[in-house]
Amino acid sequence: MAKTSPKRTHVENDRTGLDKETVKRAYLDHLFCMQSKVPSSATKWDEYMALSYTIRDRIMQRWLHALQDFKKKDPRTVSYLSAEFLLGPHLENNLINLGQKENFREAMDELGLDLEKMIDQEVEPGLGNGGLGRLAACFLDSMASLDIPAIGYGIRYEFGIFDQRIQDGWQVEGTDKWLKFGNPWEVPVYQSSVHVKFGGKTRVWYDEKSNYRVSWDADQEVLAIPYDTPITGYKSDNAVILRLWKAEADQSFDFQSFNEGDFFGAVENKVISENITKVLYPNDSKISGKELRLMQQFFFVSATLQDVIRFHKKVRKTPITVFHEKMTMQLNDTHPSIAVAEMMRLLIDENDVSWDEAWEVTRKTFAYTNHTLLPEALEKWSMPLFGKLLPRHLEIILEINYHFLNSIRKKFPNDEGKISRMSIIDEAGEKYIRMAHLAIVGSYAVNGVAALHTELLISEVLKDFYEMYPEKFSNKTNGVTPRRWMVASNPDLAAVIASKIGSEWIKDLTKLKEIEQYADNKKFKKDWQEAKLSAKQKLADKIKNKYGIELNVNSIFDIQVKRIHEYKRQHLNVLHIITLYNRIKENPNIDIVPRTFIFGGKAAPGYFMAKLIIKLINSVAEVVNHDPDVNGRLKVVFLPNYSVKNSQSVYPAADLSEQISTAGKEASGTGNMKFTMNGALTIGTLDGANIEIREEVGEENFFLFGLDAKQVYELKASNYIPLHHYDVNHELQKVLNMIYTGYFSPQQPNLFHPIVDNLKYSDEYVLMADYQSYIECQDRVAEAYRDQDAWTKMSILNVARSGKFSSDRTIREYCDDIWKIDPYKVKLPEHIEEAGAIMMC
Ligand code: M8P
Repeated sequence: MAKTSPKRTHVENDRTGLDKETVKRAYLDHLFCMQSKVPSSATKWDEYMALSYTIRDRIMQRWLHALQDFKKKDPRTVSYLSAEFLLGPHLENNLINLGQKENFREAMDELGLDLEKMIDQEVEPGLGNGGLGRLAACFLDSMASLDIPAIGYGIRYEFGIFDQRIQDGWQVEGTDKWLKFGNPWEVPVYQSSVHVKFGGKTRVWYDEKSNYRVSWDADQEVLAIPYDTPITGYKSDNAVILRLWKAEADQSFDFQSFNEGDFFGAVENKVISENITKVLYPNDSKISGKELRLMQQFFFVSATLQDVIRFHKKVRKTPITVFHEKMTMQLNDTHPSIAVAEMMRLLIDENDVSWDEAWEVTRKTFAYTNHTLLPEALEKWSMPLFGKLLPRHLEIILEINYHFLNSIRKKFPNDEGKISRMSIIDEAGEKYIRMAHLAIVGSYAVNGVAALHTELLISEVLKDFYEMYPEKFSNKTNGVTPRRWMVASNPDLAAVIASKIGSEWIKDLTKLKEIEQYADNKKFKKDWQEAKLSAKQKLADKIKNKYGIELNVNSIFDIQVKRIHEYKRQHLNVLHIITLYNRIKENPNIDIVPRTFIFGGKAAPGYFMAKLIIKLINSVAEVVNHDPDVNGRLKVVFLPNYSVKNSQSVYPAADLSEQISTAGKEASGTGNMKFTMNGALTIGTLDGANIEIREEVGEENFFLFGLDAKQVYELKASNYIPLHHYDVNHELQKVLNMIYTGYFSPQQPNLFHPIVDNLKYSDEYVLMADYQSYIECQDRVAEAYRDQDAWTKMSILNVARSGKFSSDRTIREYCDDIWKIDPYKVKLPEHIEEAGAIMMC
């Protein structure tokens, strides 16, 4: 008799199965076992948690297999070090990445649950301030989707970016207690904890071979506990880990103090230690110089380096001197740049490596990204403060500097100016350590984040360094992930695109080009308009429900969402609003294209002018929205608590994207890319990535205004007198006079004097010089919007040509040009959905 192979019986595991019945059973099981609830007693939060655990199980299975595969094959890996990861909610993203959103929707539906409402429950981890932190999150998504062996390292802040409320028009900050009800996405890994030291002094000693050695006798030791979050990739089995460190006291209770009756003293160490990861500093563009901030930076960097070195020694079993062959570490700005000194210390003091060899490994390990040219954001640490907290690192930095300055003298003899400009130590007055200089000297690669930004870096801010090491420098224009910013945020538009070209564009965004051929197709355009309108309607409904403000969805949705900063010029936008208001007041019957101005963004709590700008926006809204002459033709809305979650309903609803920073100030911008991908047209200056967006979409599909970076530079170098614009421009004069005399703040007529005085007599960000050009450009926008057919075509072309701005492209460039890392496809066992933990054993 012929042998027949035994038939496979498919038994789905409750932790891994994807069959609808299995999913439902697993969900109910989690509701019961993890939340202690039955469906009739479950709260919305319980339902969200049970669903998240159900999805997490399915991720875990893949993740653990992938990690095992990685351990075996040990491909070259990148570590992305960032003090901020602004992740946004996980649940929906994970559902999309696993290709399970529809399946789970149906399963939940059958249980009488609304998936969208469950998704909406999630409290996002706001572990970042803005663009820099969000970029790190987009990069994780892309690295996971492109099968790049990668790990993110950062800080598990107990309180993320503050919650913003608007009270009487002012920003009021509240604590972001994102962990209050638990976080289903993270796993603490206590056994991988490490100790991080601070303070104390160094001691010289000689080893048995009479070698000069230094040890660091610290006076504080803190425990760093890793919390791992799996980052899924779109249709990928890759396992990117985000490892965030939490500080805990090494010994939480001091019995001696307790026994002596000092009850507070007994827990003091615990309080001090845990403060390190308590809260994210809410500054996006200005250094604070605070000791706790330096402690945060060193804390996560030291824990990270100990982690990767331990892994190298334990798993690879090769000498630590070849570490850089297996791993590269990207420094997201200078915030983790103390890594250069800590790597040297760990190699020399703790692994017996010589200075020269340690320097070789260090320099070949790190790469550094610069994200800003603003002088007030370039990190420097007071030398006494630094030396008190990190005495050994100060010694190491001084020695690095000694060698570095010698190498400059060799290459550029007799140029003492260069020496003092380039030195890691700023010795002009009180001594400071310049962290960007340390990062450049200790890295093999340095990059800017958009073409103009990189150009300005190498020709101005870092000119000397470029002359010294031209080969280190390159540009890597930022990008954003289309999974979150299109597929998850804008399902209607994504469906319209997919109706013509399928869904390959989600993994290769350049494929969006294929929709260009439909830019004149009547049916396609109609579908496009409907998708845009439905996104506008959804946002309008949210605003109506939450704030009671009624919006006209046929008006231009003119949106500026980003951190509030003078260089981003939200107040220029306000000047335009008041200009339109005045035109209506002068001629109430004027034929004006209706507009809805939407703002969102947080101001650093200590930034007086930014907070006053928020108050100005709300004060103008109060007058404009209630003036019967305006009759609803203009509306102004300030959306409180702008976050990743909130932003996902904002980008899809935009007709016009405001990217109006002073040319030369915005390194790149990434919101500009999200708007473009969602079919908004941009009004913008030649700044940051706007320039590249305009190049891609075509100048006829972009509203350009204002001075370029060179003109701004020249204007400011000459004798710029902003008051001149006030004198000659009557519209501008009227607008400023109204603000100044309290038209928008009748109770406090002087309230906005600082804004107006600043513009008239200083105007660092050249609003006055750009005002007229901006107004004329806005007039062109309004005229263009009247022709809906032409506008829709421009909208389609913007999306079709936005492929360059996928973070997948950016990550590929980092991999090819800097990291030298190839994708590594994880091999999972077949029928993984049938396998439980048993398969791992
Ligand atoms: C600077 C800080 C300085 C001191 C203390 C904390 C800080 C936190 C953040 C920053 C900072 O540079 N933040 C940025 S840079 N936020 C951004 O959005 C920037 O990076 C983005 C990503 O590259 C760019 O798109 C933005 O243009 C740039 O401003």
